[in-house]
Amino acid sequence: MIAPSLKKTYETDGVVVIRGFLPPDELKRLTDNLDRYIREVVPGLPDEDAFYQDKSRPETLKQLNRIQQDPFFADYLHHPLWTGAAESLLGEPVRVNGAEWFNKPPNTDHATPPHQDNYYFCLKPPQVLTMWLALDVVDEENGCLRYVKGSHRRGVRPHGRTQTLGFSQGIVDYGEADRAVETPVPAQPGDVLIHHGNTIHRADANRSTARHRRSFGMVFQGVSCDRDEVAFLRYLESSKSQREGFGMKT
Ligand SMILES: O=C(O)CCC(=O)C(=O)O
Repeated sequence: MIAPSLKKTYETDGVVVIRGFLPPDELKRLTDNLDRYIREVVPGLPDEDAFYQDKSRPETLKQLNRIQQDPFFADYLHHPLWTGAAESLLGEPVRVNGAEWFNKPPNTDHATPPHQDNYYFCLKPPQVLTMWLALDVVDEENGCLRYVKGSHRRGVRPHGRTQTLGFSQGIVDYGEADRAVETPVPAQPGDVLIHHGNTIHRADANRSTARHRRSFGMVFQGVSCDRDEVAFLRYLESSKSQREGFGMKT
């Protein structure tokens, strides 16, 4: 399902890109349903499932969590193209954790702090990956993802509270040495970026004046993973108190 060279890249770098992962008809089916969800479902969602830069301006919608509450997406979680790629890279059967949508709307100052996803998920062993599908043309101007390749082989760095809604935890000692070795990854709609749960990544704010930077993501974990429930509860508490700090109902 996945070429051995891509699997090797994933193992070495902790990130791999599959260009044109979704063919145009599949991409259209996905974006049509995301548009429908945003139009018809999002206005009635509780605060924790739809984050805005400014809730009084719907065009600043920047993150959707738990999209699988919609029947189309509940079904989409098991799409064989996605699960096949995840199983092939993890080398074992997988469970899917859920689906999310991210945007950096133009004219918003919303950077993604440097982090490792498994600091949030708390899975042992860290047999977990995120598949992040570009829905727009994504480049350095509108805030493409930036990776520290190979960082998944060097353990989990200390994280602390951030001021970024949706990304409550960031690496506290991320510095110049890290920035110097970042790899920005531009993408076209339909390309997927797949990163290991311990791979450090971040993104700048969208500096363009008119272009959105939308993506659709799914997280897959190998069946061999167990969650560290104590660490996970700590993370949930921290993220809840962050939302309360933003004045959101939780
Ligand atoms: O879209 C973004 O800026 C961040 C996404 C991300 O960090 C992730 O999917 O792990």
